[in-house]
Amino acid sequence: MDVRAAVAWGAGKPMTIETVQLEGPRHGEVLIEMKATGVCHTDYFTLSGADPEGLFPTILGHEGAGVVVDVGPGVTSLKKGDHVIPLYTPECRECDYCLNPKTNLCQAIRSTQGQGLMPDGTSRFSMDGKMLHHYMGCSTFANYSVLPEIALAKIREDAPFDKVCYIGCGVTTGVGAVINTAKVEPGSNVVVFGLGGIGLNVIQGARMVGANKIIGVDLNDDRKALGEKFGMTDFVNPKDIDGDLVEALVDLTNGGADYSFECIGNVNTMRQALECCHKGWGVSVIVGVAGAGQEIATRPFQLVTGRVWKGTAFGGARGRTDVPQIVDWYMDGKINIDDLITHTMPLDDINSAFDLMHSGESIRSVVLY
Ligand code: NAD
Ligand code: DAO
Ligand code: ZN
Ligand code: ZN
Repeated sequence: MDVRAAVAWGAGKPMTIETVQLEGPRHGEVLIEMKATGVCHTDYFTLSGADPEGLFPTILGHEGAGVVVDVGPGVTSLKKGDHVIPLYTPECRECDYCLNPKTNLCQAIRSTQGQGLMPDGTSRFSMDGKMLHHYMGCSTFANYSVLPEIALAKIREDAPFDKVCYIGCGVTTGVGAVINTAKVEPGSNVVVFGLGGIGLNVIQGARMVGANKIIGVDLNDDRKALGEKFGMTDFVNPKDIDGDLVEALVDLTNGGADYSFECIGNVNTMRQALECCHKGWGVSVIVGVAGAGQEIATRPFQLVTGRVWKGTAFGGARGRTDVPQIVDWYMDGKINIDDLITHTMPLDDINSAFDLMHSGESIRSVVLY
């Protein structure tokens, strides 16, 4: 079938809106009509060329929501009409990783997904006979897409697509980093570096679990008011600190953070996030994705003296199980998504979402199909 998609042709080039061809679902696959998609920093990261795994030409996007319109042979858990959220971290419930409670990194389709292909090693997308890559197994910047059944979370039908699409990445990553990865306890002091689409969700996760101080660090003063709305108790702009930022954060937390989260993707702030943690028990979680070839550093004594450095992908969430629950939290008013979706646009204007991201004007832009 013909579908409309934003095609990314190469690193640093704007996407163009094209009519492309999409093959129907094969065994274990599902065709979905996309209703909305968020535009995440990671889409830009790949488009910019900084992503070591970036492949072109491709259809980007990994934060969608839509409706099942067809299922391939062997699909048992989904049917036409079901409402779904695509999962860039699938959940097969059978592989060694899914069977191990310590991780959410299902490996069932990892190798083909990393090559921009469906599990059988081919692509469903093409344009004028030339193959286009899938992206993160999702390719939500198209009004229809084909995904493996294990990479779709079935959600309730009264949830608005234009809001819950954000649960496909940003909300789950931020809230999940707090709940699943760090397991922040009530009364903890928390420091969050970067108050964008991910960091603000870390803040609301920390508020949900009853953290004490929730300190936000950002170079953009405009993020202070929004951070406070989501539960931030203190705001620090590194530009306003005379001396050392780490020392200032240790002072603010009476000896160091119980938990810190790096939500920028900058290896220098990753170091600061670790080093502002409390001696003996502080845990720092890397959420931000750094550019190709970059490395983190600290003095090993930071770890010898009890600080822990860890990372998280998709907030440690098992998508088919946890995403419907997060949709319920939104529908029950336990989490706020509406105030984070600052801009909406048609697919034709999708490149402007990256401009809004870079100017610091938007938190999340959502494309409505
Ligand atoms: P964003 O651009 O919306 O937010 C980044 C924020 O960091 C902005 O508010 C910016 O002002 C601030 N900032 C930039 N440099 C800073 C500095 N030196 N000091 C303090 N603040 C600074 O990005 P986002 O969508 O929130 O994504 C954040 C990171 O998370 C990205 O690297 C993204 O790729 C990554 N990410 C990771 C996962 C995962 O599963 N681990 C999932 C989604 C996104
Ligand atoms: O190697 O098993 C694996 C999975 C790697 C992909 C995890 C992606 C998480 C971070 C990327 C940012 C998501 C938008
Ligand atoms: Zn699995
Ligand atoms: Zn994302």
